[in-house]
Amino acid sequence: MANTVEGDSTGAMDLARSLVQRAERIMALTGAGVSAESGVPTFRGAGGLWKQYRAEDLATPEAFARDARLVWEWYGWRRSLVLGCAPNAAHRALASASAVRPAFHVVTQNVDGLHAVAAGGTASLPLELHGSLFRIRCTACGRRQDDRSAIDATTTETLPHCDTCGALMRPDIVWFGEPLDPAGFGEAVRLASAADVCLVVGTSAVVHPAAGLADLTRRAGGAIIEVNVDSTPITGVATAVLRGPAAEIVPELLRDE
Ligand code: BJW
Ligand code: ZN
Repeated sequence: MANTVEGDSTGAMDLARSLVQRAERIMALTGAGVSAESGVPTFRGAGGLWKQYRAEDLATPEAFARDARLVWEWYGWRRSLVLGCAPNAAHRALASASAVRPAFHVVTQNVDGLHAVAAGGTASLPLELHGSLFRIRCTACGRRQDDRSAIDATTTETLPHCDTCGALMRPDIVWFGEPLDPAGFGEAVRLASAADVCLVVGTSAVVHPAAGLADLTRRAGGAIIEVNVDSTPITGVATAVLRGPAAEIVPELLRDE
């Protein structure tokens, strides 16, 4: 695109910084790449497979119906992995920007909770579109509860069961073919449509409907800034493209003069 400044050149960073400084409303949309430098594997990059499985093989209601034990074993592994990870400089920079700027919102596809850890006790918590690794939901009565315990996936009987009705619990995560929470996604649509800048960090932008949010900003006249180590379907429509690891680029982008 003629108006896209790409690369790690000073030009792209200068343009992106001036867009951020001039903007009143900013929505940051993040994906797995923002947590890569914390040690959380991305879905579609190196290390994205667990055993021989892809997320698409396990993160579906059909996979859970077929083999709940296997799906829970995957989530148990991810839970313990993430419990050993800490937010990185990108999470921290986004958390401070949203604490300081009233109209700076973080919307994440990630289920690892690292944005919330970085936000600490501040009121500006991220909007988690795809749920949480640390929340479970009853497959029968729908009761939700926070849960950070280790998963015993030895047999179906040892998996988490509902304290109220005894039925099997599942991760409170949005799987393929399932709708996102309408209130949460509606809020993300409002934020994207009203944003002067949509800052897209570390997502392959292939999973919908989240992948379509940045385009709402663009169609309403706002700018897209992409931060990614690689190109994505968003690259061609971004106003500025910053190539590099999120933990280096995001703090530089959001740093005060
Ligand atoms: C770095 C970096 C560094 C690396 N620094 N960058 C065709 C068209 C449109 C839609 C569909 C379609 N076919 C099917 C669909 C629907 C489907 C979908 O989009 N599928 C696509 C795969 C094609 N979507 C759904 O099913 C959604 N629901 C839905 O549509 O409901 C409709 C409905 C309505 C009413 C009733 C019923 C239904 C739900 C999607 C839920 C997605 N959930 C997952 C799995 C959760 C499991 C879990 O986490 O446990 O969420 S999928 C997985 O992908 C996860 C992620 O949040 C999501 C996005 O991935 P992300 O974050 O982009 O990660 P990666 O790995 O893909 O990319 C990492 C990026 O970081 C890369 O670009 C790297 O370059 C970069 N990077 N290191 C900066 N250091
Ligand atoms: Zn129940």
